[in-house]
Amino acid sequence: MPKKSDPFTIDLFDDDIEINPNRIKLAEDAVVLRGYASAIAVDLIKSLDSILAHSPLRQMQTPNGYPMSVRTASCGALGWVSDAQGYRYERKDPLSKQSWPPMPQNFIELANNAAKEAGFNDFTPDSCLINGYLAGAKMSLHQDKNERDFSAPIVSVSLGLPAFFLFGGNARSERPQRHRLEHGDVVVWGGSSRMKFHGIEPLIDGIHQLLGRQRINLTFRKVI
Ligand code: MD6
Ligand code: FE
Repeated sequence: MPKKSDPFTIDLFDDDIEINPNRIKLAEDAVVLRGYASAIAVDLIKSLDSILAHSPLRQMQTPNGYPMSVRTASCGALGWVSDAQGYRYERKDPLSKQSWPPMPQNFIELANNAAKEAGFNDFTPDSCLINGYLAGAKMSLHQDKNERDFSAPIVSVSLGLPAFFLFGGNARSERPQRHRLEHGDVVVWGGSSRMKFHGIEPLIDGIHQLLGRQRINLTFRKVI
């Protein structure tokens, strides 16, 4: 039965309306948490520096043999790899020939808390993909489908320069929404949105006070 609405009070718990401006609902089970990571960004970047000292960002090749415009690395038990053999997750970094650096505690806690904030309890990521964008780098519309466990959400953290994020539908042909993601913004999606097409427009050059002329994106997944 529809709720009777009293015109003199705002129903703060009406979940059809987003009243909190720091929370942008993209679709069912997909939300942008604006500035969610801002307060801990300096710590995240410190952790990131030690990860990248062992497993640096590098340009991977697509299965078709083209270099990706984004540079990637990973931390956690599994790392995302792309080469002539295809897209997949590997336990070892093909560059260092060692295990990927472990996922730092501040990364794990951020991913777990953000997932909870978005309604996904007990998210324990086993992989964090690190994408580095310089001016012009982009990510074409794609689905994240190399993970075995689609029941877990994905948590995506933006650091450094802002970028325009494209959030589409379940078919590539659906016209995507376009949202500007800023330093500290976190996107969480899962459930019915887990297979949505999404991408990043070519990065516009600029200078960020913590990261300089780049954008870094961390995406946390549960692969197995
Ligand atoms: C990026 N992100 O923001 C690219 N995938 O640089 C992604 O491809 C992505 O943000 C799955 C879930 C969230 C994401
Ligand atoms: Fe993705």
